Amino acid sequence: MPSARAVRTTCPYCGVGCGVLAAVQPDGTVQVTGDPAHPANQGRLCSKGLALGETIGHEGRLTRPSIGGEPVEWNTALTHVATGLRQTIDEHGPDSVAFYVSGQLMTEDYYVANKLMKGYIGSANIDTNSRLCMSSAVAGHKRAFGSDTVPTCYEDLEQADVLVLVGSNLAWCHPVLYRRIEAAKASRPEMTIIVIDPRRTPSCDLAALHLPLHPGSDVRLFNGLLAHLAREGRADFGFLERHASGYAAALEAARADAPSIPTVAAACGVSEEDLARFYHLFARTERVVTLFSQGVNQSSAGTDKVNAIINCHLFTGRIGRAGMGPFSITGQPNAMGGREVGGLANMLAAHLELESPAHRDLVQGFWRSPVIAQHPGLKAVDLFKAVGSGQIKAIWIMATNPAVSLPDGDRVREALRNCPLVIVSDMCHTDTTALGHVIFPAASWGEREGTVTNSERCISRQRAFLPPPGEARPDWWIMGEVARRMGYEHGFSYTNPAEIFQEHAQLSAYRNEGQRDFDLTGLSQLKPGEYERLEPIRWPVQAESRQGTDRMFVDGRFYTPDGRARLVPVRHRLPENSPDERYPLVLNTGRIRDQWHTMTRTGRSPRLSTHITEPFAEIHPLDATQLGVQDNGLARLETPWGQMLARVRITRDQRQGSIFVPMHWNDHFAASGRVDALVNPVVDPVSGEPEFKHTPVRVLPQPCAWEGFALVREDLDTQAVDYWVRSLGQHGCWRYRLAGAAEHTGAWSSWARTCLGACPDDEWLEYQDGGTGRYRAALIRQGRLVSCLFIDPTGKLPPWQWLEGLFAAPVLDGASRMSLLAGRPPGVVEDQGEIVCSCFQVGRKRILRAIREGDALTVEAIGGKLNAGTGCGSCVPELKRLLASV
Ligand SMILES: Nc1nc2c(c(=O)[nH]1)N[C@H]1C(S)=C(S)[C@@H](COP(=O)(O)OP(=O)(O)OC[C@H]3O[C@@H](n4cnc5c(=O)[nH]c(N)nc54)[C@H](O)[C@@H]3O)O[C@H]1N2
Ligand SMILES: Nc1nc2c(c(=O)[nH]1)N[C@H]1C(S)=C(S)[C@@H](COP(=O)(O)OP(=O)(O)OC[C@H]3O[C@@H](n4cnc5c(=O)[nH]c(N)nc54)[C@H](O)[C@@H]3O)O[C@H]1N2
Ligand code: SF4
Ligand SMILES: [Mo]
Repeated sequence: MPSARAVRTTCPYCGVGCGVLAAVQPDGTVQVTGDPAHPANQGRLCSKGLALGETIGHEGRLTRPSIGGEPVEWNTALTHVATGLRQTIDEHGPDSVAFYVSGQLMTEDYYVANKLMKGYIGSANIDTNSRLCMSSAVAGHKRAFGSDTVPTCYEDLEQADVLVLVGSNLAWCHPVLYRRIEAAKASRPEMTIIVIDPRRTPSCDLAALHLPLHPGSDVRLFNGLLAHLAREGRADFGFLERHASGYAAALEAARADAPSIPTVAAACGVSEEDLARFYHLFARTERVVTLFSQGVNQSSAGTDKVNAIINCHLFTGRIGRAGMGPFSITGQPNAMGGREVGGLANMLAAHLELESPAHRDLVQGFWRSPVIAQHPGLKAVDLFKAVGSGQIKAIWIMATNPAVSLPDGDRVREALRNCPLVIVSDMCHTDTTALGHVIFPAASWGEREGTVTNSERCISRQRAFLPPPGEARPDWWIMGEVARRMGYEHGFSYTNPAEIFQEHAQLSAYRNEGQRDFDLTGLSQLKPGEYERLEPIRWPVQAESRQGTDRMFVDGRFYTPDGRARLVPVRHRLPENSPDERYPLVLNTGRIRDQWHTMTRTGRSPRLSTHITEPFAEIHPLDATQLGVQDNGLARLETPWGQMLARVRITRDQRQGSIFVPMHWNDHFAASGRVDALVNPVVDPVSGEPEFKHTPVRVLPQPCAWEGFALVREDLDTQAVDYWVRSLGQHGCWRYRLAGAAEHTGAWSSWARTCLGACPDDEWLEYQDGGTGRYRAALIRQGRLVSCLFIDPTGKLPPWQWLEGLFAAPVLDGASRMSLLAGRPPGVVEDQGEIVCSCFQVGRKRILRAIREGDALTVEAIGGKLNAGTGCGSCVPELKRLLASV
C-alpha cells in the first residue's frame, strides 16, 4: 500500500492519462501505484506506468545548461539564446526562427511557447510532434464539426454494443483502456469488437472479427460502409435534416468509390464474407463507437480517412449519445492540451482560428501583445525542410527528439547540422541534443507541476514529488526567462504554473458566450490552493458549474457557422509512393508494448527492457522465403531515403507484401536501428501529417560471419562491430547483442580486450575453441565481474539471463568463473526465452512449457502457476495467443 505521503499525479506516457500515486520511500526509491480515485484508470496501471519508479534516477540526466558542449551558468545560456533569437529576427525577420515542441509538455509550458512565438515574435512557426500524431484527426474534426472536438468519453467504449478499432493497437498502446474494454466485454459478452488493421495485433484478442485490409485502403472501406448504410435504409433523416449538411454529395462520392461489397472486398483485399459481416453489424447496431488512431492519421489520406469514418456516424445520427460516436484516441499524455493552447502552426490559442482576423484581434487584445502572427506557420515536415534550405536560421526544440522521430531522418539531421542556432531543452542526452548548440536541462516528470488533458478531454494535474537534479528547471520557467531577456517583460511575469493556467482558462472564456467548444470559464478564477487540489475534470467547464462535460454535441449543435455538422465527400487515393520492382514491399511502422518512443525513459528500466530487446522486421513466411531471409537472422532494409538493420521475425500475423518495424530504436541503443531514416517524407495534403505507415521498401538478408553478446558495467567500444544493439539489464549492466559481417581473422583476444576496455592490471579469463570457433572472455577487476563476451560463428548462443546475476556479486566465486568459461550456469537454470510478463518477469518458453505440461490451460491457470498476467495485465493478450498456439 502507498504510504500517507503519496502524491497524486498523472502518468507521463500515453493519452489514457492514468492517475498515479507516487510515494518517495525512506531509501530514496519511488513507489508507484494506480490512483483508485482517478476516473481514467480507477487504480489500474500498465507495465510502463508500473515501472515509472525505475525511470527516475538521476543517472544520465542533464543537470547544467551548456553552450557548445561546455557547461555554463543559467544566465549565460539564457542571454545567449535571447540575443541569438533577437539578432536572427532583426536581420532576417520573425519567420526565420521556429519552435518545435511536444505533446509531452505541460499545458502551461505549451501556452507560454505559443504566446511567445505568435504574440511576441510575431510568427506562427511553432509546430509540434502532434503534427506527426493527431493532426489528421484535428483536420477531420474541424471539417466535420467546425471545431477540434472529441465528442466521446471512455464510458462510451464500455457502453457500446459494437466497438470498431481502426488502425489502433490499443492492447499495447493504450493498455489500461483496453483492460477497461476487456472488463466491459466480460460483463456483457454480447458486445462485439472488430479490428481493422493490415496486421493481426494483440488487440485482435477480444475481436470477433479482424479485417486485415490492404494498407491505406480505409477510405474505400468506409465509403463502402456509407453506401451500405444507405442501401439498408439506415440514414437518420431526422438528424440529417436538422443537424447536418452535405450527405448527398458524400453519399455520391462513396457510391462512386465503392459500388458494391464485392468491389470493395477486392480493392481492400479482405474476404467478402467478413466485409459483409462488418457492414451488417455496423448497420444493425445503434450503439457503435469507431475508435481510430495512427493507422488512420499517419497517412497521405489521413484526413479523408477520418472524415470517411465520421460520415458514417453522422449519416446514422450516432453521435452525442451514450455508447456511440467516432473516437480519436490520442497518443501522448498532453496531445489534447497542446491543441487547446494552439500548439499547431495553423491554430491560435483556445481553439481560435489563426486565419480569422476577428480571432486574431481577440487573442492579441487579450494578451495585449505587440503583434500577432498573420498567417499560418510551417508544419513539422516543411519546417525541417526550411531549416535544411536555410530559410529558418534558429530553432528551439523542446521535449521531443526529431533526429529520431521525423520521417527522412538523415535529412533532418543534416538540416540541424547546418542550422546556425539549434537550442534543445531535454532531460537527457539524445540524438537531437547531440546536434544542439545550446542545451537546456529540463525538469521532468515527478519534478514539474502542471496540467495535461487526456483523450476524453479530462484535465488532470501532474504534481512534483522530487526536486529536479542539479540545475534542471521547468520548461515554462526557461521560456519565460528567455522572453524577458528578449524585452518582453510584460507578457511573461509568471512566477508559477497556476498563474499560467488561470490566464489560459480566462482566454478560453474571453468573449466566448458559448460560441467555442473549448471553454474553461468554471476554472478561470482558481486560487493557487484550488489549482493545487484540482480534481480531474472533462472540459468544457462552463461558468458556475465546475461539473465538466461527459459528452459533446448532445443537442445536435455543432461549431460551424450554421451550427450543422458536415459530411465530407471523400474518394480513395493511391499513396504517393507505391511498391515497385525495386522496392516491392510496404514498410509499416509503429509501437511495441514496453517501450515509449525514442526510449529516453523506458530504455532506463530493466523491467521494460526484457519484452523485446532488438529492432525487428515482421514478415510473412511467403515473403521471407522469396527474399531468402531466415527467422531470427538479420536483414538489411532499404528505401530510397535510408537503410537499417533488423532482426527478422517470420509470422503469419503479417500481411503478405508488407513488413512491420518498431519506431523506437536510435543511436543510443543500436548501431543501425532507426526506422525513420527509411520513412518517406510524404504528408497528408490537408493536415500535413506524415505517412509513417506506408513506404516502399526492399529487404535483403544480412550475412553474418559471427554473432555474439556482451554484458558490461560500463560502455562497450563498438567501433569495430558491424551490428550492435543494447538494452539495460539488472544490477546496472548493459546487454549488447553483436554481429560481424566479415570472417574474423586472427585471434579474438586482442579485439576482445579493446572492445571490453581491458587494462594491464585486470584479470582476464578466456576460452577459445578452434574447432567450433566459439570464444568466451571475462574481465575481472578487484575480484568483481566488469564485463563478459560470448562469440559464436553459428549464432547459437547460450541464454544470458543467468549472467546478469553475476554482476550483483561483489566478488566472483570459483564456480561462477568456471561457469563463465563453460558458457552455462552452474546447476540447472531454466531458459525463460523472451519475457512476456514484465511484472513478474516470466518468459515465453517457461509459459509454453507450463501449457504443454497440461496444468496451465487458461489465462487464470497460468496466473495461478507462474503469476504471469496477474500484475498489470498488459500481457494477457499475449498469454491468450500462446494458449491458442499450443
Ligand atoms: N507502448 C507504447 N504505447 C504508446 C506509445 C509508445 O511509444 N509505446 N506511443 C503513444 C503515442 S504518441 C501514440 S500516437 C499512440 C499510437 O497508438 P497506435 O496508433 O495504436 O499505434 P501504432 O503502432 O503506431 O499503429 C497502430 C496500427 O496501425 C496499423 N496500420 C498501419 N497501416 C494501416 C492502414 O492503412 N489502415 C489501418 N486501418 N491500420 C493501419 C498498424 O499495423 C498498427 O497496428 O500510442 C501511444 N501509446
Ligand atoms: N516511423 C515512425 N515514426 C514516428 C511514429 C510512427 O508511428 N512511426 N509516430 C510519431 C508520433 S505519433 C509521435 S507522438 C512521435 C514521438 O516522437 P518524439 O516526441 O520525438 O519521442 P519522445 O521519445 O517521446 O521524445 C520526447 C523527448 O522529451 C524529453 N522529455 C521528457 N520529459 C521532458 C520535459 O519535461 N521537458 C523537456 N524539455 N523534455 C522532456 C525526452 O527525454 C525525449 O527526448 O514520433 C513520431 N514518429
Ligand atoms: S495506460 Fe499505461 S502508459 Fe497509458 S497512461 Fe495508463 S499507465 Fe500510463
Ligand atoms: Mo503520437
